[in-house]
Amino acid sequence: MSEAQADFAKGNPKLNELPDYSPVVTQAIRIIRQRAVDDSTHWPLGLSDDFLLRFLRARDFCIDLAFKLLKNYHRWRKECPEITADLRPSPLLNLYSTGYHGVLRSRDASGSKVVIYRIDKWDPKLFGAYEVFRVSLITSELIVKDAETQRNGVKAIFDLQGFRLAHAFQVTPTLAKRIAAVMTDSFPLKVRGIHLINEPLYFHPVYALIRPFLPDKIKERVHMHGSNFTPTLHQHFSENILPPEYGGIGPPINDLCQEWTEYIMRSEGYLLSISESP
Ligand code: VIV
Repeated sequence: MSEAQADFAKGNPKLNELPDYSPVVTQAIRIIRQRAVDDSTHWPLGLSDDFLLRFLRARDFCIDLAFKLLKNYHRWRKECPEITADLRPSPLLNLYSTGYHGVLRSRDASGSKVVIYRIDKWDPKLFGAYEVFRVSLITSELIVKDAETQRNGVKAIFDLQGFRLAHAFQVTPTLAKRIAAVMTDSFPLKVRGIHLINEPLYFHPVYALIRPFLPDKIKERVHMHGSNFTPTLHQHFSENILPPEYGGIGPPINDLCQEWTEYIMRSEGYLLSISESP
């Protein structure tokens, strides 16, 4: 067996460092595309090099696992049309304009993209859980286009200040399964950390719904920081990149939310192109 074949069988994180058009990468893309063509699944988003490469990188070039992820991603999209059918951001503009969601300008020390959500800004009377979920999916679809993010994954900070029973009731068992699926094996992003801050006591039963569906590897990456979050949060994120609201010296959270909203709105054409075709 050649070295490349052994890497494709087991996966090898070193291959993630290779540039897009190196021969081993091109070879892996050819193999996974052939598998997809031979499979009876319909591939509504096509099988371009760029598209297939994100699945390969998410699984360190293990072709079996990357192909499984590719299939799961399509199945998940099919099963959750409430979330995936319409990825245009404009219907969610009133949620974005509250400052619910932003993305840090700088990556963390390990190169991960860092996204922030403020649950306090989500009024469950105005937006349902599936719409709020869609905000995360839209951001994920945009950040996963970047090769550095394909290599180094994403970390999410959830500020649960203001998390109320009305929010808790939104997390049904079905939703919990969908949250776990997209974080585990249905989206081509490596989840490198989930950081919960200001979580109230009754957040724990909500997490208890999601937790059984998470593999150990992801469970170990979930961190609860409580309300005195600064010391432990800073063990994971440098104060240089965090907003002042989170004890950092980076740009204010509202600026980040506004910037990201503008970027999302500029990406509307792309987001429509990857929405479910009628
Ligand atoms: O969407 O990599 C009050 C991550 C997440 C994603 C997606 C991808 C991803 C890490 C999630 C995390 C968030 C699409 C690709 C699952 C959307 C969650 C939407 C719900 C309705 C928000 C409220 C949820 C709770 C707190 C969530 C706690 C955990 C995520 C453990």
